[in-house]
Amino acid sequence: MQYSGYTIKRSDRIFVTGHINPDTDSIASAIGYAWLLHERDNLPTVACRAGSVNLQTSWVLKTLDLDPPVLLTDASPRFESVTKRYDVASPDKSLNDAWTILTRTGGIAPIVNTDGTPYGMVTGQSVFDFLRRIIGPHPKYRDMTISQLLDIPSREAAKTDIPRFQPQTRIKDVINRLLRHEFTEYWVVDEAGRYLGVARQNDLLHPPRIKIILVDHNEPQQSVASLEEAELLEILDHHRLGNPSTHTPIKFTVDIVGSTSTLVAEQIVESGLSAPPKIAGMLLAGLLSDTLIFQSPTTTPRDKAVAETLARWAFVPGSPLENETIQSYGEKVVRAGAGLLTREPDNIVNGDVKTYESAGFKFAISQVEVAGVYDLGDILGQLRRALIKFKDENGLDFAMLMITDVVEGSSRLLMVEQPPALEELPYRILRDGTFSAEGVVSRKKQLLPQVLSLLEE
Ligand SMILES: [Mn+2]
Repeated sequence: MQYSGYTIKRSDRIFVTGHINPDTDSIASAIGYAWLLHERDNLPTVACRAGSVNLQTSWVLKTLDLDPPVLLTDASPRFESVTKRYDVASPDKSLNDAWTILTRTGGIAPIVNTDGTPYGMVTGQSVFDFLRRIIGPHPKYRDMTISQLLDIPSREAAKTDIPRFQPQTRIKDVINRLLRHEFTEYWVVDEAGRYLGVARQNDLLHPPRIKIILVDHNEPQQSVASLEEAELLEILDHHRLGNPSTHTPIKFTVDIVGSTSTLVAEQIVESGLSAPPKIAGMLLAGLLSDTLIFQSPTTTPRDKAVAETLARWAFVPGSPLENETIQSYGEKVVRAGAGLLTREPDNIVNGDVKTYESAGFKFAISQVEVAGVYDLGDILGQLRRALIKFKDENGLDFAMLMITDVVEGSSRLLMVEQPPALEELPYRILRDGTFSAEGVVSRKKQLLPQVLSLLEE
């Protein structure tokens, strides 16, 4: 984040992040909650994403003319967080200049070439080494006065073989190597090798932790890497618990609603604020995609109620969503992620897949949401091949693809290596070999319990 020529350090910001493989709710709730915490509490929040955005989310962002959140995949402290941009002297300037800087910085003066690259550092130790070098074999130098000494060029008294690091280098990747060195200060340079500042060993040993708020997940394995090296401030979620332990109490909200965007929107309402149209549109997209436009059994009356408020904020004149309704916008959001023909079959099968084990069977159920299954016939063969490939590569007994039509509120099931027990599934078999599961839209609440009960009989 740029502010008039400088970037706020990572360790001074609060990162609000959803889960890895982010879906629209994860991105929307991160953007919305970062906005609320800034607007309501003046916190230095940054919305971020723990991976690349999917097709649906990128459509929503583009439609609303919003930038994707900052990418944050690893919470481990980096050199950037301990870099000090000390004043510098040039190699030809007198040691006097360097000495002035040295007294102000607590013992170090960076000597930097005119092209911006580091030359060396003047420290108490380097000056002493210099004296030992010149005076040792030459007794005549012993008559040199302090002011004569301070007149020599800084380059003579600088230590030059100091290691250089880039600001984004993770400290933990190099710290053991650094502890074996004699150095206590290091260069931090940009990609062109130019001076950015100095990192001191004491700071490297105790770097500030970056501050993180988790939204839309609470399990560490679904979160950014090195989460344990961050300072976890808060969790806001609507999933089952699998939360990390913390050293201090944190704010922890897990509520049974259809989306995390719902929880964020409710907090905005409670604080008497109204989200700007783009942020309201983002939150509404997260809410509508997680609840499959209210058709998922995870939907609650609270989701519907707050969606009305988000719609009121988002569909105002001048907004990119000016003429939408909740239904029309919801269908566009769903369709954006879900055109079967525009996506690679492997991508459809791998996109949202969960693996299960039960009654000696290892199997997977993929789910893809579409707005209408009219184009299914065109790619059924390709989807079947992709599903077989996925099954083989993962050593599964069978695999299933659940193609959920969120407009109709029904799913078609495509299965490969279907075990005989699943012939009893209470769904109609169509001529193309797929099942028609009327009214079934939720994998975890509707389809999976059916499958498990038949396998376990
Ligand atoms: Mn969610």
